[in-house]
Amino acid sequence: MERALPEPLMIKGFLVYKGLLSIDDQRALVQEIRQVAEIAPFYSPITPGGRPMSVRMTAAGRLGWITDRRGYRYEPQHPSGISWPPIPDSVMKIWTALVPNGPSPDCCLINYYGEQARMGLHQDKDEGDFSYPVVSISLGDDGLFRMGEVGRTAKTQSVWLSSGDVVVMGGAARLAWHGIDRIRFGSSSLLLKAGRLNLTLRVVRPV
Ligand SMILES: O=C(O)CCC(=O)C(=O)O
Repeated sequence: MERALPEPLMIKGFLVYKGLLSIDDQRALVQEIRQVAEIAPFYSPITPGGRPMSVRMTAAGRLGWITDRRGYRYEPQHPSGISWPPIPDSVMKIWTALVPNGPSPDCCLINYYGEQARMGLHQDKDEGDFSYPVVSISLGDDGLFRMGEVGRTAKTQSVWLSSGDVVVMGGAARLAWHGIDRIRFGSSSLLLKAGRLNLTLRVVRPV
């Protein structure tokens, strides 16, 4: 991430940086995420309606996004009661390169997609401030990313996100609907086991 930013693809206001991260960057990120997960293990969240989500989750930072019977929210602790580990330096460098004038993110949500996992269309709107983009980093297997608009019924467009791609959701895309329809399980050899990791960096409450 030491080089100048390339021109992103612009799809419905989403900035898609294909191949932004080198293979060495990706390996370093995976190593740091492994260390986060040793302290704050991946767990299977359930929705407020009691349905298990297909992704497994953990987080780093001052706050982590969680969901359980009590609702969707940010919490300073992992469900086990421990504080979330700090956001790794290699992740912070990507944020600073893409959001140079922003505050530090409060949360790095980490999703792991196994073979059948997906993420339905949703908006990221549990934050207290929407002035800053959400930055999304893809590692491991390809994922089919669907992008909409702020209105739920707008036409959507999709792009395959590969390991090392980074998406910036700011401006009109900040509150746009988006999701992952499916992954191409086994398409990457980056992770020890197949699957996809996605990190999203979020400013929850600038301090
Ligand atoms: O996995 C992705 O690329 C998207 C993740 C996402 O939308 C989220 O965590 O809110």
